[in-house]
Amino acid sequence: METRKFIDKPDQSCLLIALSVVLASLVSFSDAEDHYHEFVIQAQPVKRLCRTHKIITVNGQFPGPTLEVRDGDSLIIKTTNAAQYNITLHWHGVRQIANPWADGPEYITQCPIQPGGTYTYRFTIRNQVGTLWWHAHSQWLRATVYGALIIYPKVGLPYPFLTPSQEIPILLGEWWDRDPMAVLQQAQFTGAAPNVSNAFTINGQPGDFYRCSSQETTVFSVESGEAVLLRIINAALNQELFFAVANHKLTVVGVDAAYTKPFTTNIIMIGPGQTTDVLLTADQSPSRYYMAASAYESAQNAAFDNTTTTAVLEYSSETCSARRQSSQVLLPQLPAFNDTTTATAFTAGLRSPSKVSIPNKIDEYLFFTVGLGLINCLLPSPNCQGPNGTRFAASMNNVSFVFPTALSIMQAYYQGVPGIFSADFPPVPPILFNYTGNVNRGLWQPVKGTKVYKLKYGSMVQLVLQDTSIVSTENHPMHLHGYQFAVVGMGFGNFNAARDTPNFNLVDPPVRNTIGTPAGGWVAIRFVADNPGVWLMHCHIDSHLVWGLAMCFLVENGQGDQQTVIPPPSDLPQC
Ligand SMILES: [Cu+2]
Repeated sequence: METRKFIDKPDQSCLLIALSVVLASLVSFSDAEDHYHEFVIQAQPVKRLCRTHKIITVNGQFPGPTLEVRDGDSLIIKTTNAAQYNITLHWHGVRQIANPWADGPEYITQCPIQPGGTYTYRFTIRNQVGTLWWHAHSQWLRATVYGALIIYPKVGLPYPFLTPSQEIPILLGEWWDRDPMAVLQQAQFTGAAPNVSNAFTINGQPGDFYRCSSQETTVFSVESGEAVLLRIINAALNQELFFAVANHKLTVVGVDAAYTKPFTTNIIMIGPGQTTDVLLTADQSPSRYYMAASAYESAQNAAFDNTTTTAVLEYSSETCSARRQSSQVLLPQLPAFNDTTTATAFTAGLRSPSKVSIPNKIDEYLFFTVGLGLINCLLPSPNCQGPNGTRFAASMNNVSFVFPTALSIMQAYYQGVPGIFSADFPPVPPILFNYTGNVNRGLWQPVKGTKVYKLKYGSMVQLVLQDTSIVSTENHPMHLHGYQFAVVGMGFGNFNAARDTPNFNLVDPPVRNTIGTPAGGWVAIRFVADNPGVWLMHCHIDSHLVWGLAMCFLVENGQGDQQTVIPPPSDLPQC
């Protein structure tokens, strides 16, 4: 992948400068562009770790194409499935106001695009700026089907920070020396945890610390003294990651396509689904420095990929001499895999740049437990190779989510088809217990179901996500489709409304689409239900997602335009 400079469109914008003083919003609107893309889902042989695998890609590229747009622009992406699997694409973090048909999670808002089929995703970016991404939302195909989605401000609007001279997307990924779909199939057969990955990657490359990889290590060239914006995306399937650049401080200026108060740190922790924009100034002696990522693994006794991926930040004056001499490259010190203190300090340090409009008259107080579980087996079976002859599961409020297969939930709701889902997802756990204590084994087995929670249009929602110690406590990066929410509080242990609510940050909390529920703790978010449709909320660790760590909100229509779900496009795939 190349590094990218700004889009420049100077001629047209110069013409419009005079007008823009008077008609700023109209000018921005008239300047909006339509971006047409053709995405062909196809298998492509790719060699990593000395071996070639036929992986599923978009247009044969790995990582997939970077999409660059401005706020207000529209994307029209004709997707053709030339691979052997059903697939859908999700535009992670795009709000898709009243347009769930373009969101993409299979069997939630659409049926998958079948082999040989096509579907055109059409959507407009409204009032969002920063780094998002896109990925497959079927089975485990997003292991290799992903790319960056960069949203620049409207013409004439600067960044609220030092203008970088270079912008670099950093896609952190995870590589199996096997077909990831076979890894998933094996886990689904045995009921045991899936095999962990063999490498992490930066822009598709594992880097110098893996076999047969150092020739292709990603290298980013910088000029001495320049400021670079790193748009970091955790596209890994199952692993939260620490990331650092040797000798360089990172100033966080945005997360999940929302600006943040500048926050300087040596280390970031980024969960699957999250993005973090950081400014880096090339103010060190001209040399070569590693950027590196390794696991943050909060679950106890869990297997994980304990390797380190690297790319090289190379001062341009070093380019020739350093490569020839293969001089020493400085490696950053990354935290221990279980360093929850560092992970928490980073996440809790994020703030919005100024006061955020946050719901304070709450209509819906929701409390969802999130965590793992075990399904008991009556007899020993090859399908029950989880702990003590069980199958792994995961749940929210004890409901282990089951994806429909006959029709998507959104279509079933829109067309009034019964029997696909039920609207009885519980607002609180069916049984109250000491969530983070020593949980009785009788409470470890969840109930399977396809349940949604209905919200009236415009209702003010507070949702507390509470981790449990069932099987193990663990940080779960929870992603809500169709929304950005304010993260008003977090803590360890059990949430206590009387004690914890007064400490909520209702002034400048960060606004995100994915937030980690602290291991053995809770996180509180607030949002206004101002986007009608069916919206999946799930753990972005895909091994947990397939075990059922998900639910859906069904937000009813309000009155009029942008409050009513638009009719489905005529090419919406059939199940
Ligand atoms: Cu999880």
